[in-house]
Amino acid sequence: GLDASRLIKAASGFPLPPGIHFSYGTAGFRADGSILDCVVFRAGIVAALRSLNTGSTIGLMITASHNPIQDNGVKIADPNGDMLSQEWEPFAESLANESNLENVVQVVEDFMQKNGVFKVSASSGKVLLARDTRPSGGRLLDAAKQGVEAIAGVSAEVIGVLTTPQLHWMVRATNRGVGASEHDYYSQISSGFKCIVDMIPMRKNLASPSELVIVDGANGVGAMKLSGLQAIIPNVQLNVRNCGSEGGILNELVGADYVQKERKFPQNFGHASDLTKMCASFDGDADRIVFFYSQKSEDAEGITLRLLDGDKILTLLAIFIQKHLQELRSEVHWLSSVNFGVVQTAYANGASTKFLKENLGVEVVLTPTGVKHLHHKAAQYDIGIYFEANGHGTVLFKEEFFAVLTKTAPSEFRTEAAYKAARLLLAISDVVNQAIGDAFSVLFLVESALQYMNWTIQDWDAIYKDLPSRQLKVKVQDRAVLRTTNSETKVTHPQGLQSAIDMEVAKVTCGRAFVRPSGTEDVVRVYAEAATQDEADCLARGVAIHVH
Ligand code: NG1
Ligand code: ZN
Repeated sequence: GLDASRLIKAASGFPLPPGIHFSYGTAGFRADGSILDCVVFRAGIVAALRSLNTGSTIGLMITASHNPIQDNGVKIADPNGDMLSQEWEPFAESLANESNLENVVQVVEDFMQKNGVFKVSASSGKVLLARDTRPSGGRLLDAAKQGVEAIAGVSAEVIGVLTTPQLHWMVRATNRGVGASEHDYYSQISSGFKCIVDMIPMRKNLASPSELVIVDGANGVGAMKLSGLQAIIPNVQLNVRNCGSEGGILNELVGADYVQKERKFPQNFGHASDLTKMCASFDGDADRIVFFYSQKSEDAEGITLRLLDGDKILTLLAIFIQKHLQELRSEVHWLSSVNFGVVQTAYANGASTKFLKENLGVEVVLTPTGVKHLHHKAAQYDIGIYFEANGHGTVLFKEEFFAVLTKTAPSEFRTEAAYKAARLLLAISDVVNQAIGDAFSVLFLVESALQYMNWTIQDWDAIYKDLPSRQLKVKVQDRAVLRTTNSETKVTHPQGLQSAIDMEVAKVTCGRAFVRPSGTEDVVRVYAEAATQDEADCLARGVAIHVH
């Protein structure tokens, strides 16, 4: 059972700040770093109980991703490295908001009883803890550690500074019983990458030793950790900017969220000397990435940004993977039923969805925003790819299919091409992070796909033309009033809002618009798409007025 006095003693060191309700949003709890000690301590308790309940190692990450540097947050990683089971979210939330210490014990005991936490559990548990580079991170990591240790039988292993996907990868690797160190992580990505590059049919310029990618590190942990890979990856030359040195501030005028939402160059980019070169931008904890390049234009600055967002990444990977999968399906009869699907959200550019369905003939599914939703849908396919437009996504291989690929002897593949396709898919599974979206994995997977197909970033950009779109944030009194359905594409509350949106949509050509409350910021998000940029802007503004 629970050691109540141990829990109360530990919890009394972390009083709940009065007058604030903490909600478990799109990606855990987030707020100003100065008020999070109690919430993070209690998330430590949740992680510890989850470990006892599953009999596996659990992860706890201190980060607020793309939010400003003074914010922080906490997310929990489940045994497979994906996000904490949604069934536990209400418990995590009520625990985080309980103001009476005696009741804290009661909430924990009730939940344990209801879920038989100790019935199915091992007698001891373990939680891996890490943080990004935010100044409040060290203090909050310690609060989380004390939360974990407040539960008897559970140990806390503090790993220190990591990217979010590195921690998730380690949790997954630990539970699979394979090497789970930071070095193991780097070598898995690099060996997968080497394998793909070695199989390239015809190398374009054997003379040029490597491709150059310029990376915006968002002044965060991604810039710092990328050096671990840089040292062991062949054929790619990285030029990392916005490393957090030289006074750059985390996520301020830099990073994937800024580039994707504002459509602007991050600081230290957009120079004439970078014209046409492949650039990539990480977010603050390196679980997201978008690509871009600069192009000559007629306007005042003379250089415009060409963005390749999560939808373009998804489409590139779908093309690359489908090519090899088709090879396998047609040559190996017992693989003919292997299924492949992609998952997007309502934020996906309409042109990408159309291309995936009509040109590639791939099955496309929509889910609500948040990786936890996309991930579970994608996991239902033998190979599933999911991406949010903002650049968060990955590729998942179903365990059974993966086992077939690894265990089939070379002679059982009728043709050399089929055997090669199987090896390529396995190499892809090494480069991707199957726990969660990972800027490093996606950077090298995209790079290997481009090298393999002998494409430039411009060739890739030309696959389809994005429909003009616009995103706005609207501050409202209480964003919880707003409720949506159909993967957030329609509003159900307040009444009348959906018909007002429909009226705005009807005013423009090829219009599409939706609104939803953000799960990470105190705003309502508005998305609009139309045939021209002016119409998309106009539609977004029109819809925003109805939200106020
Ligand atoms: P919210 O704030 O719920 O829209 C944002 C992103 C999500 C996801 C989370 C987690 C958009 C429109 N939303 O969620 O896709 O990445 O942050 O970081 O980009
Ligand atoms: Zn992030």
